[in-house]
Amino acid sequence: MAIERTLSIIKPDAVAKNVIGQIVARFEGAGLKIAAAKLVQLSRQEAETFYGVHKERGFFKDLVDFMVSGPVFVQVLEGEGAIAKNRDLMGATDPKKAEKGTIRADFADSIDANAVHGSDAAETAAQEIAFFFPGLNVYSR
Ligand code: RTP
Ligand code: MG
Repeated sequence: MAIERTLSIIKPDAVAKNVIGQIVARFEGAGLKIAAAKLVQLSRQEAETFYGVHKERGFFKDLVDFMVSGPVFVQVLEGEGAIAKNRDLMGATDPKKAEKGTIRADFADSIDANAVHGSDAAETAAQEIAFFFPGLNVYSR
């Protein structure tokens, strides 16, 4: 399988719980490498743009309110099949439905406060990485 890059966000609920390190350890334990990382407070406009694909959905305002409720930890993760691997580690969107041992099963409280975001395809990964890390040069290590 090819080496890929994906965008991960540790959302405000997990940052507030002080479990950034525990979540990053899941990624590292699965063989993903951190290619870029930063802690940022999103503006409303940034959150609305990032989740723009959902702007017609009923949950959009709640989603944006939540994403600006505190800082988020944004990472580019790199590795074999990184996009699917990250989604597997995250678990289902609704933590009640997430498989045991996944990040959302272990750290998320609700479908809104669900601990992590991960890119869902190669095209969105490229867009999301460019959104948070424009001009990023990632070097193999
Ligand atoms: P994400 O984009 O954050 O990685 O989550 P996802 O792919 O698993 O889920 P997606 O369908 O892209 O939805 C984005 C976020 O919107 C919230 N959501 N709420 N109340 C609802 O029915 C509902 N559905 C989605 C979740 O916080 C989800 O992570
Ligand atoms: Mg999504």
